[in-house]
Amino acid sequence: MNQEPLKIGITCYPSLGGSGVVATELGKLLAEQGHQVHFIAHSIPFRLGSFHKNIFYHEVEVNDYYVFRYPPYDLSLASKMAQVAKMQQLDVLHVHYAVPHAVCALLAKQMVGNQLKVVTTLHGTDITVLAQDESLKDLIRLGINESDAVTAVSQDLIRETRELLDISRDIDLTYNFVDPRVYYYRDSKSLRQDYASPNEKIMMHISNFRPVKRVNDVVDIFARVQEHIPSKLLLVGEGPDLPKIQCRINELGLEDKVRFLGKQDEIAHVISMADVLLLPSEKESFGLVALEAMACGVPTVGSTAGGIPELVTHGETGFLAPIGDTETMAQHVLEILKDEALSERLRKACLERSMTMFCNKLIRGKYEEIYYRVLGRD
Ligand code: GMT
Repeated sequence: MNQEPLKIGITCYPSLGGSGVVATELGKLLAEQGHQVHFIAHSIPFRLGSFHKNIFYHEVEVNDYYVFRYPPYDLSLASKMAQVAKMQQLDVLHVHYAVPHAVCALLAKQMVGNQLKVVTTLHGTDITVLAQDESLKDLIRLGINESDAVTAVSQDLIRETRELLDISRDIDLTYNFVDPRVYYYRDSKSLRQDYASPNEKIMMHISNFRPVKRVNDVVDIFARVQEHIPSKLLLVGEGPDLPKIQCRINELGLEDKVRFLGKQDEIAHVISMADVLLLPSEKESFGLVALEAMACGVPTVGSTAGGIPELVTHGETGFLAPIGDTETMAQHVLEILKDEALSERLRKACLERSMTMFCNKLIRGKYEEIYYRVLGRD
């Protein structure tokens, strides 16, 4: 880095899926690069890991005075952002999600002064879920339009943001990334034995089991595949649709072939057991889990929703079909599982693509460029 190190505040949902992971991993990379990173959140980000001299955590405490009917988290966050920005002389507040984080950061900027720059990263839910609600549209638009820079994790999310919110400002594309020191193929032979016999293949789905993930389609794909090839389905994660999915699996008489692993932290170890990852989502601005699988050499079969096609190249690092077309998805899974040469070709292409297009250093550099640009130091 030729430029002076920066002081960067990061706010994310510290315990929420992909966006929390990306925000935390980015903070760690920036700290390694010599920047000072201040996480400002309601709890410590779950992937923060061990101590680093350049990483600080500032907890937002919510004021619960009797005059408040609801404790105002957003106002407490904005105040904390302003307080940390003044005390630590932050250059940039990098917030993940427009609502509420960008809006809070804009309030903090008003308290601190224009020298504090706000960079907002859109991960999807702002646009694909919240922007469907007319009562929130103006607020999301404000968060986006007033930020000093806005980034989004796929071209498709940029397109959707422009269309749904009628936004014309520049939005930088910053794909999600993986750290190759963490995400690489782990020898999973002994772990596999606990879930499948040597002649069986393993399909895997990892998500928060929200309706947009279409986990029923995962079960449907598996039901079709296991009729032709001995196999197991491993479901990783938890969420609102899980009970429904359990019923469906029982209805289909597949309970002996499906295992529920719950939430797991060591995702690279877990993914390395899979022959194929299933991601048939209805909406998916990026699909970080498919990238994590790719980095471990595991191809994805999924839908063409959102940003998935920017990540998974059909026929090269996996196969895609229209949302809900579980028959075609199942055929693709069978193609992979039956053809060792194809499987090996996909594996190599996955490793290559994850290391080049979605390499952590490349994307960290993009974010740094954006920070220096908004500060007028480019
Ligand atoms: O997928 C979710 O429900 C969680 C959500 C989140 O906030 O972590 O994921 C969104 O952000 C991830 C990181 O950028 C993306 O990989 C996911 O595709 C995106 N989810 C959706 O668009 C549904």
